[in-house]
Amino acid sequence: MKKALLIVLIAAMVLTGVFAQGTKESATMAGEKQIVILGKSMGNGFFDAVFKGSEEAAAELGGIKTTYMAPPQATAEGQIEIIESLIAQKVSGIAISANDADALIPVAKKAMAAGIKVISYDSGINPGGRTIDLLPSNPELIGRQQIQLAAELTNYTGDVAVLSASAQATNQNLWIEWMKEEIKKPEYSKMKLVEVVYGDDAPDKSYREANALMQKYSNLKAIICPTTVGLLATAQAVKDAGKTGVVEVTGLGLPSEMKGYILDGTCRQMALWNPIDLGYSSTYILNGMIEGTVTGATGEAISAGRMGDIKVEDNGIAFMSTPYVFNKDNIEKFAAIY
Ligand code: RAM
Repeated sequence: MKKALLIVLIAAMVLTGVFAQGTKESATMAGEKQIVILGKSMGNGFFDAVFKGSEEAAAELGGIKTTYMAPPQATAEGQIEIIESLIAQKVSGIAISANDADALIPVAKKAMAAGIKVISYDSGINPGGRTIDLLPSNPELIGRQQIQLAAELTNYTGDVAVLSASAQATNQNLWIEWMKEEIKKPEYSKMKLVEVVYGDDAPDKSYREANALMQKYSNLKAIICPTTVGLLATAQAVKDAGKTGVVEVTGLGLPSEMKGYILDGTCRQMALWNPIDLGYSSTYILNGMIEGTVTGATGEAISAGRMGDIKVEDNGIAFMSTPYVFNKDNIEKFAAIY
């Protein structure tokens, strides 16, 4: 009797659409956009801040699940492996900070062929491997400013070295090209760029490379680190070596990580942009691409929430703001944010 009643009840529920409602709900869940923010490597505070911005945008837009992923080391191989797994999972969109501008093209193409929207941000993939490449700022501006910051600290004299991220990093390599251009100007004639070394965005390797530079160049006046990981490790190495004020340290740094070194004079000035904004904008762009409202065509203005309109330039490149300079007068304020 009870069993028969249950069958009747179920039949009634099906007829009245109770189960149909259930299906609709799960369809909405399944329709949720899956966005992945891919970083260069794990344990990098810069990408943690980028992801914060992505979460903020996802909450504003609704219907998005955003996830942060990165390989253990800053290698293209590690990123390729992750992208392959994301293709299998059929995610909706991936924003990639590339460990190599060309090596990621084939797998990114495969993802796009599978219907996944792909952009690069921070460190670009070359055209063909993404729709839009969202740069934090103009690379020329960033590169030239790095030399200017070092020159101000060293009184325009002496040997300077660059301690970068990985040797294949698209963003750092572009900035270093502009540093080499800038230092050719007559005002830097007493400065010499002696070497570019790579810490691979690994704290221990960066620390060792910074020490090696100090030992190798007796007239070393500054180390420029256009990487948040490299800058933090170099400041530590210079301080540990008792060279604060002898070897100046500058570059691109996270205020929250560098505050102590800015205040104690190891790194008297450095620059950066807001990584939270970068993740926020990347998420808005991917969302628009998934919805079909953003194409990445030259001249397109992408509306990105509180960031306003982001304009797409030639080759799918879009820029954000200009880098901001931090010193002891403003570091406290920004250290509390990122
Ligand atoms: C490191 C990464 C990142 C770069 C910043 C400045 O965190 O290399 O790509 O943009 O530094």
